[in-house]
Amino acid sequence: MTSMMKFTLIAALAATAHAHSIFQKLSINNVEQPSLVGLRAPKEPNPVYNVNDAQLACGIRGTQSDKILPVKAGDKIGAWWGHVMGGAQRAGDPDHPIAASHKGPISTYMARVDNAATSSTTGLKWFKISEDAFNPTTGKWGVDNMIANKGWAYATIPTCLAPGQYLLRQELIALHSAYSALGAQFYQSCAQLNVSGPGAFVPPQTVAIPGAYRQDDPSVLIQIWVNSVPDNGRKPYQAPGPRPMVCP
Ligand SMILES: [Cu+2]
Repeated sequence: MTSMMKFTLIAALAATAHAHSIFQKLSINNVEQPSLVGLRAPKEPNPVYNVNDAQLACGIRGTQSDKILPVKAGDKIGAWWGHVMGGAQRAGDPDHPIAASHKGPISTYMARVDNAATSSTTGLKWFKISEDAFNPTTGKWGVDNMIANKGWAYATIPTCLAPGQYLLRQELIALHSAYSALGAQFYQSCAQLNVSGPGAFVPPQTVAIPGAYRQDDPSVLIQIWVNSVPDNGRKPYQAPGPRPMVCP
């Protein structure tokens, strides 16, 4: 093997090891917004590993938009994931929108804030609005569905929700190495939204983020590889945290 071949091989392995993803763009009722507008997002595609890290709320601190996007209760919000900022790292990037190895659930949370553009992420009261975890019948994870949707994962603003400003947090958990301590990878960004609508519902059940997860939760510390297939042995899998809120 020539030294150039060796270098190429090592570079390829390194790229695989760091094949991560960034939630970096929004859509509202399928209308795409410009990259990073209305978002707080990491600049690099790196995850949070520690469930007690303050950056579990909105991802590793990177960019923060000065825009708050107006939406209506009932709107369909799209989150777009890409391997690196901008999308694919190169033409034909097999790790875009994320490496297929990164199996796991995608969950969307919201929290009421006074000012979505400036609010701290500390001490917020989060509630889950949707989740796409795992289908034991098909063996498909939320991440598989996002890849099939070309990087898009969706959530609907609950129709009953009281108007006001909110952060919307979408979280992707990659479980391919979750069999060892601190092996699960948490990816997330937060959208800055001003929700209008006729609703008045304030979800009574909320959680702190960080705080909602434990490092040894059975959905965080888990061996999903059974007989070399990352399908959890087709056993049911419940995403960590609360179940999604339901309108009364
Ligand atoms: Cu990764």
